[in-house]
Amino acid sequence: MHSRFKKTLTALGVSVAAVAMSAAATGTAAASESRTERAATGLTVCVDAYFSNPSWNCKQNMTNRNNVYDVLKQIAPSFQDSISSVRNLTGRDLCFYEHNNYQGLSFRIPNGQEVGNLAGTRFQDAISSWHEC
Ligand SMILES: [Ca+2]
Repeated sequence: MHSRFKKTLTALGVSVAAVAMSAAATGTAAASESRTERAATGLTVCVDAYFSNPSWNCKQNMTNRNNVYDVLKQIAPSFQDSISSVRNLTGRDLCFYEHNNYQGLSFRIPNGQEVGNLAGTRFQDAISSWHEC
């Protein structure tokens, strides 16, 4: 991770975790299953932390939503100012903004990483747009 970016994330209180671990670092059956599950590409956003209750709480593995200028119009009204967890498996780094049309403060989630819980950061229940960055 770029050092300047890491400093920015720390200042904003956002903790970004790697989604997948290398085969050399894991090796158990459980880890293999988890790695397989997370191999799906796309962006997942959820209105609760830690991707809980995905069937009604999340928009999962979206492959055509890398650039969203208005969450209310392009995802769903209930996701506007409500997102609490984000997983980026799009193949691109994504930058998330507090306002529509890529305005206000932002933070980056590199491809292959996630934020399980935005609580305690200023982006909790605040994200309104994002794009490739
Ligand atoms: Ca907002």
